[in-house]
Amino acid sequence: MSIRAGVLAAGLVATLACAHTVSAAVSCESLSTLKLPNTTFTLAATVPAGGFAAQNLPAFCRVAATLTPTSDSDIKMEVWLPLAGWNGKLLAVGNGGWAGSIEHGAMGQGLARGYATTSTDGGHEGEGGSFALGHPEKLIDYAWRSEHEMTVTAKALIAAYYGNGPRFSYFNGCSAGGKQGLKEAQRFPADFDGIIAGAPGADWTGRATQSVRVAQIMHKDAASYIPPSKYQVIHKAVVDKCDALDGVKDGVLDNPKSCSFDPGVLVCTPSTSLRAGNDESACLTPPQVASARQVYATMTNPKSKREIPGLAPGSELGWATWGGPQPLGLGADHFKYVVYKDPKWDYMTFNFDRDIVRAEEIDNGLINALDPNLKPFFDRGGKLVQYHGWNDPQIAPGNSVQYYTRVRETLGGASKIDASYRLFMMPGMAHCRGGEGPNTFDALAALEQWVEKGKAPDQIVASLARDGKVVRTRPLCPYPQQAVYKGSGSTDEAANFACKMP
Ligand SMILES: [Ca+2]
Repeated sequence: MSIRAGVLAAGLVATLACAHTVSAAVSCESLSTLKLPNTTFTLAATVPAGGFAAQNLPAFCRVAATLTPTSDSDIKMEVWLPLAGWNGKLLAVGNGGWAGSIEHGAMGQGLARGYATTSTDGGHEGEGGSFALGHPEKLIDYAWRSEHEMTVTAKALIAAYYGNGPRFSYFNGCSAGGKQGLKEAQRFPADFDGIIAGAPGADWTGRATQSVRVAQIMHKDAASYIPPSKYQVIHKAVVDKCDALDGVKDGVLDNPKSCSFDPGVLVCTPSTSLRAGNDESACLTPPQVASARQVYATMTNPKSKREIPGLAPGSELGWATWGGPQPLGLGADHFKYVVYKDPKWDYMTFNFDRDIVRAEEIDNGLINALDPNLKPFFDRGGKLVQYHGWNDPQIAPGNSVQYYTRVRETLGGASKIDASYRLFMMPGMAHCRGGEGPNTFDALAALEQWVEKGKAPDQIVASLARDGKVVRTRPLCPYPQQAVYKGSGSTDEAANFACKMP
């Protein structure tokens, strides 16, 4: 480091130290008198250290408000402002599913790291999609408006409380929250400097359609249903066939797209049944083979010709989401309350070709977050980190690959987006967390390095723990790169892998 750079760095440290000791410009309680459009404050009170629920949090100023951008709106939101040690930044956290509650847990995690944090309930209380029936404005609040209104309000509260606005603003969400992040990047490119979009349900209608389609196939008759006891049988066959294709036999498929697995290899024959002592628990009947093929099947919208991905090989242990005793509630609710507006709608009447077109036309880009033009966000310097588990059994991982690829093509190739957008496909991870592959990683730290220091995430190290002990680390690589084993050393240590094109 040159002397000049050293002096600059020292200056930066001094500035940051100042930010860390910043104290409130006004009292917490006085924030409730702030005048903001369509905003009613319901709480502004200091919470002492350790004083919130079961979370061991530092002291903070808790502000709650109800936002009413329309007469039918009822958006509940909170902002938590650290009393001491504010890092000068805003962290907004996203919701899951149909939202319906403020995410206090995720807010607490951010607060503990020094952020001012915010979350909304998406404009309605309670799980499920029934809120949308007869309330088109509430559906808009859920689709995108609550997040934007929340962000504007949170920034105003931060500026009022500390006397200056956040230096940087971040968004972190997974599933519906990942979709919220993409929606923000697409619609409100100035809201955030950095966005983490995990396993985004960006093709909301496609996911709903696939889940209902698979449920209908599984429940056609008793013979079509794959009992969950056979998920392990199918999964083992997939892993046996494809685990080693990535060069490391570790029980995880690094690139499921390279795995051409046909469930037909598991069909019960006299010899397989005999081998297992006339036991059919280790094989699939022909109707079960047919059903299994449909879980993997990528469908095509007959009108737009856009592909609607199926689940990837490796996802089998989680098949109860689409293929269990009940259809996925998130999917069925979309057809009940948004598409057909009939709580009695029966998923057995579903017709793929008709209903995928109908669902997309009715949505018309409202909930779906598929607009590939992220140029305004990128031009402002915005950075987007997206991740998705290859074994996700709820939102097919192909959705993330498809969206990333469309953005790349729309903006003119990888060289146009590499400085702004990276997708990390995660081998073996299930929906947002968990699974057999390394699934714990600090995406926020990587994003901050990118936004604040200009250091792009060429890899992010993830870990896998069993019984609370880390048993494996592995780099996550920007798609389409993969973590390739260098050929020596433990395959459970990230340092022995490099991100490369497969
Ligand atoms: Ca492997």
